[in-house]
Amino acid sequence: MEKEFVRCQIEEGIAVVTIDNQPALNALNQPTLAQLDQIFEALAGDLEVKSVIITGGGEKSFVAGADISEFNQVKGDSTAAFMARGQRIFDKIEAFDRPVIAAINGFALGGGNELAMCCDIRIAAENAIFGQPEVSLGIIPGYGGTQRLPRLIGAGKAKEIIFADERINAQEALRIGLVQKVVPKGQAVEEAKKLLKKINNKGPVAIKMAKKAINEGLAMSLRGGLDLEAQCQSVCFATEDKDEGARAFIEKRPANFKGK
Ligand code: CO8
Repeated sequence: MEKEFVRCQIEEGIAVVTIDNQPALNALNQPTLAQLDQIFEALAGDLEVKSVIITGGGEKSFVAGADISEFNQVKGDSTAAFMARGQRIFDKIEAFDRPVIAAINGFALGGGNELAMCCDIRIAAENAIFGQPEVSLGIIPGYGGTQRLPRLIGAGKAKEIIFADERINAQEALRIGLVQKVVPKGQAVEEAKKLLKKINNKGPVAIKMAKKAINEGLAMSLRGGLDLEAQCQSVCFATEDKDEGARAFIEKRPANFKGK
């Protein structure tokens, strides 16, 4: 799938979605957001796709935020609609029923960091720079940054980054748990593929249920989350894959999961 600002290539069950608006460091303008939405809509219906990588075009930037040149069009009542649209697309990516990895190949600022935080796992190239610069523009993060960042790294560190427009490098992002791995420049997509090949061999229903239990459970009380875990486990125990997984273990061979 090729669109003006977003490309998608599917190989061996892994879809690589590339946001490619390099003259503006892959900033998210409204057409880019719409194209990202359409691509995720199409991927949701493509059951050959087992997992997704989101990355940025070029070597310099993942996504340098929302497109600041559009901000003057956003006034009064249109602010809520503008934000709701972006939040809905990011929610859709977060809830995508298969694993999504952000391969962060450079700047992940504002909406870029917010997009990365919607993904299940973040792998950063060593030249990546993270931040939420919105207060320097007189606004606050609007695509989930005030909510997802403190949930990932704690409120104090999130406030330091947001209030002071503190930019952090890949090693610091790793230290505070914002990313899970740092790799040499240019290697983030390959590293993400390596991890996904491992994940794609596991039981697909189990992966889907684990993602649901973790994501939805984080917004619940511990008791509510444990109840959800039990429901998700019941779904797994009703699959043929669960029988195959146990049989393969006993027969000392790799499991051949069917996703049902
Ligand atoms: N929007 C639009 N254009 C951008 C953006 C952006 N976010 N970032 C970079 N560009 C453009 C620059 O304007 C420049 O264009 P041109 O060549 O035409 O002058 C080109 O990309 C290259 O940028 P620089 O020359 O600035 O490159 P540098 O290497 O010197 O600097 C930086 C790179 C540090 C990334 C710098 O470009 C920068 O600070 N960019 C802005 C980062 C930022 O503030 N991002 C947050 C935006 S706000 C946001 O994401 C809020 C989301 C919620 C919105 C909800 C609204 C209701």
